[in-house]
Amino acid sequence: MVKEKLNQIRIYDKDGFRRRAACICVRSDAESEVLLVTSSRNINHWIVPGGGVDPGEESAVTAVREVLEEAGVEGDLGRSLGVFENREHKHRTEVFVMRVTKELKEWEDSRTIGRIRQWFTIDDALEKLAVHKPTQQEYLQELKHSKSSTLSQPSSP
Ligand code: U71
Ligand code: MG
Repeated sequence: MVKEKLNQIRIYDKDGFRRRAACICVRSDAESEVLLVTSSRNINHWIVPGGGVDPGEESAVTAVREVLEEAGVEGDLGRSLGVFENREHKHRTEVFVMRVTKELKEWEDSRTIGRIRQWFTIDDALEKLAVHKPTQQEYLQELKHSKSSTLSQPSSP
């Protein structure tokens, strides 16, 4: 099944990179499991849910909207992991962490294109993304890095 994108308006940054936003959805505060969804083009490929920023939209709003459309989840939006560049496809994606609180049984992309979601350990997710989305592996590397640096900070008095 192919995703219909005829009416979609793409937004570009000053360098001509298409603007995207995505969420690393985590299952608990431990951030040890993350949610991936199947590709819109190939059900055997796994990706991080995300998509293009709409005109006038804040990237955090895009991220929340896209994970609801693509993965059927809602939750508490946390920190930004930064903006990640895909030079080959010329887009830049701001990636947020979302702690999932609700998993819908059915959602837009499950109904329209049969998209599937699944929880993975970070190491398993890294392995899945290595096949077709190596740039998305960087999101998970930063998740691990930013978590360990948060934990190593001294607690306030
Ligand atoms: C596809 C393109 C595409 C992108 C699309 C990618 O939302 P989506 O799942 O249809 O994501 O397909 P994917 O990741 O599911 O396999 O990649 P592909 O390699 O299959 O052509 O991404 P990329 O190639 O630019 O990285 O972008 P466009 O430019 O073809 O629309 O859609 P995206 O960026 O997520 O946008 P949205 O808003 O439709 O979710
Ligand atoms: Mg998308």
